[in-house]
Amino acid sequence: MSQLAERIVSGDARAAARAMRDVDDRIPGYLDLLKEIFPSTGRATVVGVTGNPGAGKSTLTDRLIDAYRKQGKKVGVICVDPTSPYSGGAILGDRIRMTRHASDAGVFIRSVATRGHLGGLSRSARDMVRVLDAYGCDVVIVETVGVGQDELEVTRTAHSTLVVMAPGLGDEVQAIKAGILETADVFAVNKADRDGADSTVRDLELMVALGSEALVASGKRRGHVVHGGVKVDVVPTAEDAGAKGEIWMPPILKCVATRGEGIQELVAALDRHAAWLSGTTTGRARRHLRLAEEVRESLRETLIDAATSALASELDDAVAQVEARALDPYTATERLLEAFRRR
Ligand SMILES: Nc1nc2c(ncn2[C@@H]2O[C@H](COP(=O)(O)OP(=O)(O)OP(=O)(O)O)[C@@H](O)[C@H]2O)c(=O)[nH]1
Ligand SMILES: [Mg+2]
Repeated sequence: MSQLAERIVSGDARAAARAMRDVDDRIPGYLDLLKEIFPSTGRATVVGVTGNPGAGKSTLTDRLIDAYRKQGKKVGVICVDPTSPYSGGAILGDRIRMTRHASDAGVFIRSVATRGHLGGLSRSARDMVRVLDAYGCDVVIVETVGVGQDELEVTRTAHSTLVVMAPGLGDEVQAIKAGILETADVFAVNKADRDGADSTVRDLELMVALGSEALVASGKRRGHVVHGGVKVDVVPTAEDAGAKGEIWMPPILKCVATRGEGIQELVAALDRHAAWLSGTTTGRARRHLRLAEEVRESLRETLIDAATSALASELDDAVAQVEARALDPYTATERLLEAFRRR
């Protein structure tokens, strides 16, 4: 193992910071480092925190850090997409909202810039989570704005996704991406000190109920393992939410992040979800699916890189021919693939 990898695994914060930078910037050699630390990963619980801009994700994350620290856990935080047009300048805001943890050696906070990496944000985030995992974080929180496809991908990095909503942000339930609703494992209706929180909760309850009926109906098609005979209530009550055997119904919890209210309940719901993930066939299948996706995605990227650089001139020729209508794109692809195979 390289010295840097050894230092990370032994819990050296400066080594972890340096590795996070190298990984984010994709400094040559970063893949070797990731390879070295991989055997030391897989222990951390990864919690995604997502939701509309301004919903209170950072304030809530700050409270979650607190709660996990009280449990004696080492916490890593990755704030993604600070350059988003929706949350411009949030990097500073995030730092300010979490500065009280800056001097705590058990907390590691890092922002990730979005620079249109090949493989996207999700890969950078996943690689950085791995560094924090190897470094010994028990929990890694990934905060990302729930707008846009890239951000949606990031939620796939997490084991459990907490979707933060807030009343008074307009048609919040409708505004949030349908995809985000599907990835939600726990809902936090934040800013419950404001009017409208209860109606946001009711909207979500209805949506979750409709969603789970659709889920049961189309379970197999969407790749979920759904066992027969599972009763799904029309509107889940607080006691109904959570694990129902193989099915997980996202609980909806109110909180006031600024005052630290409702945080214990959120942490408890996230813990129950973690138990469901490791204790059910569906939960374990989900983990398997994530890793399979990662390997496939990585293979796809590597193949595209290899093929486009190996076939640079053939590729240009093919494009010119297609442009001249001397060749169709389908045949061009087949020929390029053949040429690549012959290499
Ligand atoms: N009234 C009230 N305000 C809150 C609550 N939680 C957060 N806020 C305020 O809402 C604003 C946005 O909070 P942030 O935590 O920055 O929200 P965010 O979702 O991280 O925002 P972006 O990262 O920019 O998308 C801040 O002014 C917070 O003080 C709450 O529970 N009640
Ligand atoms: Mg934020």
